[in-house]
Amino acid sequence: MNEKKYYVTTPIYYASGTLTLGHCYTTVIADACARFKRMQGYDVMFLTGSDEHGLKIARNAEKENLTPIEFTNKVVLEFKDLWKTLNISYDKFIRTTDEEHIKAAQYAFNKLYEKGLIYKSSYEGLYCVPCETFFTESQLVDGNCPDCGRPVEKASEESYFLKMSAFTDYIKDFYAKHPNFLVPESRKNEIYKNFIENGLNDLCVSRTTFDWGIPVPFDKKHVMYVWIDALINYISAIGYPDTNCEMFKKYWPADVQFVGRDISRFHCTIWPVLLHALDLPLPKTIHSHGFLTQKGDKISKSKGNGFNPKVLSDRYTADAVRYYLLKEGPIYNDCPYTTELFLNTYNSELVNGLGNLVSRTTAMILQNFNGELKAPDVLNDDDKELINTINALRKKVEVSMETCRVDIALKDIYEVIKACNKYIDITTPWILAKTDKVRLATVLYNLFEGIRVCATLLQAFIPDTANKVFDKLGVTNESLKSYDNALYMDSNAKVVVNKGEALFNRIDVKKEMELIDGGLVENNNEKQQPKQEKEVKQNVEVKNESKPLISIDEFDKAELKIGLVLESVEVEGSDKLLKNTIKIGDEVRTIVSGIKKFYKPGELVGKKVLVVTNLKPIKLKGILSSGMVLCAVEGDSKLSVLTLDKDVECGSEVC
Ligand code: ME8
Repeated sequence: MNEKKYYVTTPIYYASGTLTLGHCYTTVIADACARFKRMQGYDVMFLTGSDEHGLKIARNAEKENLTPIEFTNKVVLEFKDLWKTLNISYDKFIRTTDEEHIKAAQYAFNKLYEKGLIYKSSYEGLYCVPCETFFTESQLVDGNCPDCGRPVEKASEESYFLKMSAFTDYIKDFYAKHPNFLVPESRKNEIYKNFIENGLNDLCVSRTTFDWGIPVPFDKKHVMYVWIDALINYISAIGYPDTNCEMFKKYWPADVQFVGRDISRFHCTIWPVLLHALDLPLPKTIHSHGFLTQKGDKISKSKGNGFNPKVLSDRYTADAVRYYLLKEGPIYNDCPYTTELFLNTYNSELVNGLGNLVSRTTAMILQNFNGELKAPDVLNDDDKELINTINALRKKVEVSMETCRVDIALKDIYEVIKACNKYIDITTPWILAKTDKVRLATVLYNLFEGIRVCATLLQAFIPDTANKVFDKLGVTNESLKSYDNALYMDSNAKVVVNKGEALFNRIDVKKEMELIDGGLVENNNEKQQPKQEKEVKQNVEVKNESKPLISIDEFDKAELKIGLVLESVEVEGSDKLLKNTIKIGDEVRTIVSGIKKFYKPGELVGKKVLVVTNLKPIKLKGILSSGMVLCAVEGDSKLSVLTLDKDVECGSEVC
């Protein structure tokens, strides 16, 4: 077996309507990992696809006067179009309506039945149609679906059940032996506590009240529960049930399966049981990422904030979207998205950071040496420092990518871009152009190499941009773009750079925000944006004058909750701020507070504090802060973080 194989999957997306920017996160992160592994010489299989059965899809089709398959055919074209726009390099797109998939799902269902693991009984429960999930009364939140908040329907019918309960010991043992199966640790603990610790429940795996699904092979009145149908895609795509075929033997078990946190429990309870029951090994890791949110809510069509991501990619390029999602988006926690955050990142990092570095360097090589890169002369300490920074990059990125931390990898690359820009400020090449051409040639050579190494690694994240950078650098030799050569080389003299067009054009953030938030982006309710990054005097400013009276409704707009401080650390370069990691119910947030004068890092850890949770997020010293910790203040000299005199569950409302 090829040791250098990498099988990575996204979930298959519900073909019930248009995808949102939130959906794109899962696909873009999987794409970056797939591209990176290909660069490292792995034989990669990157799978995505569409989940096309179930009542919701049948109902949506009906609304459009289409048959379900006509409806999903249309939606799938939109999916593929979006993935093309975003440069998603999937190797296979599976549809659960593919004949091969249907056969595989039926084979698996039958096998479980023959093994005595599926039995007939009757089911009475509460069913959420959009989520295709049954819930018990106690799982509901205010009588509604705990996942999407919508009403549930009573459903009672003859059904087949999968004996999940028989696998409780197996799954407990598996989790104990495979501590890294589900990443991150916090999600694993949550899933284990809520769904595994007290034993698995048998699962209803067939329906009779609608027929848009895969028929149960031995009882055609029933269709398979969509989650069983859907999960099988990961193996049917590579040839299951023919476990001896080349694809299956090569790629299974999957190396990384990306899922959003809402569907982790399906992938971490039902999926392992299914595989084990089918005598197959389990995937190596499941990465469960957080949500991209707006105003604290998951970006989603049903919440009315799921605008079409193509608006952003058409206007600012696919790479701008990819860069933002990968660097600033979820990995494990939820991350707020606003147009302003997106546009500011675009201007500061892509236009000013990378774009400027490349255009300044190539322009100086063109002006001073007719575009030809000259060999470096003697290296001084500044040069050596830059070269060390460049040479350390590949290893850093490799380490981050081993655990799919695309965000850290991009931060590391951006640090080298910053180091190159700083090197320009220190070495002042515009003065050298008048005084010392030999030294100038060395400086420009080093910059060229810094850019080339960054561009090589950026191929995994923003591939179009990386190619444009290579064009501008005049790098045509494929080996100079290879992972192996993502290190400083001293043999590239004579390469001829090109002027080319600017990589990214600076934008007027205010004007663009007006355009985007003013309606160019459908359903984007984010009309008023948070203030620009600034140092806030949070909690230390005492206002003497009384504020005007407000009504209870106005006060009610503030959402206050109890948070548990998990971590409280210094913010680099600030003498006022502490960066707190706070757990609020199921969610973990970063909140930056101006309390460093009054609290040592770590001092608040373990304390339950009062948090304003619906403040618009703002960036403080480059850190996105989502909320505010409430404090009592006495002049400039005393500040006390408000805590509780009785223990109350974190996440509880404050009213
Ligand atoms: O769940 N932020 O499909 P789906 C981050 N068909 N991720 C988000 C998101 C957001 N705002 N909104 C959605 C399904 N996602 C099933 C999967 S797999 C066998 C079956 C993520 O189209 C979501 O968490 O509702 C999930 O991982 C993926 O998009 C597909 O969601």
